[in-house]
Amino acid sequence: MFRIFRKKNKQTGELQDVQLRPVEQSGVDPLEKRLEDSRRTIGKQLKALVGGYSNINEDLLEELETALLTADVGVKASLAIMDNLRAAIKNGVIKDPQALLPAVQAELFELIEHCEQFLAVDTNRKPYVILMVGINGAGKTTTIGKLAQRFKEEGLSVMLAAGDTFRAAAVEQLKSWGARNEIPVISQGTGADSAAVIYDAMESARARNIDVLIADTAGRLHTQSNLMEELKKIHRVMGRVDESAPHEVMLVVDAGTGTNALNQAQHFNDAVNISGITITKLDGTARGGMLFAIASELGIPIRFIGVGEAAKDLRPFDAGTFINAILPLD
Ligand SMILES: Nc1nc2c(ncn2[C@@H]2O[C@H](COP(=O)(O)OP(=O)(O)OP(=O)(O)O)[C@@H](O)[C@H]2O)c(=O)[nH]1
Ligand SMILES: [Mg+2]
Repeated sequence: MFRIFRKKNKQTGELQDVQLRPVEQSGVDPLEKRLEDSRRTIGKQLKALVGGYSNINEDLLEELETALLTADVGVKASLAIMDNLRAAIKNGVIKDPQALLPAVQAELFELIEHCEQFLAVDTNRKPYVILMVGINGAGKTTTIGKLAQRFKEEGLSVMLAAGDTFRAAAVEQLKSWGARNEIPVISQGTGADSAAVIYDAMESARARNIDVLIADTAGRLHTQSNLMEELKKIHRVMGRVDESAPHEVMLVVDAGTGTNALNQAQHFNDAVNISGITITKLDGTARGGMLFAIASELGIPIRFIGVGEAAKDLRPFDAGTFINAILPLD
């Protein structure tokens, strides 16, 4: 069965029905189940809010704005949404509280629509190199494991570079994901130069005609300038093996950090030009609204969302499915 959601017509501003693409895999929980906590803070709260008013007044609009802000939608996005809603109310397009919900849904969808850009591996680049970056514990290594499995299932050959030489356990963690999927992992001892490990891995992947090389890096705080310099060095060294590499610089952010992720993203982007974002741990947090803030303030493609610890829990970001999971109309 197709679910329907509302989208704003670009010319007229009127809401129109859009059929949701059936991208959900079989055998996995529907997204709404994994995003339950965020759905409670956004969907259920907004529904209760508009249900408590019989007509639209300033109190309702103020409460709505506060609800968006507390749901981590971010200041910029919340204000933009409220401006558009007020204009639609003034023009008579929105007449009663019940009409607000589909309008908010359409506004939120518009914020994230352009960030739905699936990661497409260019197999003319051998290897296609993905550099993973992010703060400590964001989910980089786990995401690499899940991604590697996904690529392998798609028939691509994959290699991993253990560029986190900071923690002894990091190499082991990557190797166990590698072993599970029969994927080679290039590593050196703890304390080795991360850029050197990744350089070696690129040469090795090239010699073995590997399709995709994913390079792990140590978690670092975006405020630690020496560590951000190290990241720039890794980026430069990659360019020495293949001047077009890395082909994807993927920032991994933990949804639980809420709008703080914006700050992280800006610093990482300044250092190494982020080309894609993966938002992890959207399960078990009520701060899923941060995805709207990320999308509206950064405009960088959101490649995947992590909604659990298993490989299948890394899902390509689909804006329509996401909006319906967080703010369903039925
Ligand atoms: N529930 C849930 N847990 C996740 C998700 N992604 C990662 N995790 C967990 O988050 C924890 C940290 O993940 P890692 O992949 O080790 O994070 P990291 O960014 O590599 O961490 P450092 O290497 O220390 O910087 C692990 O326990 C993962 O299982 C997700 O989408 N959902
Ligand atoms: Mg790691």
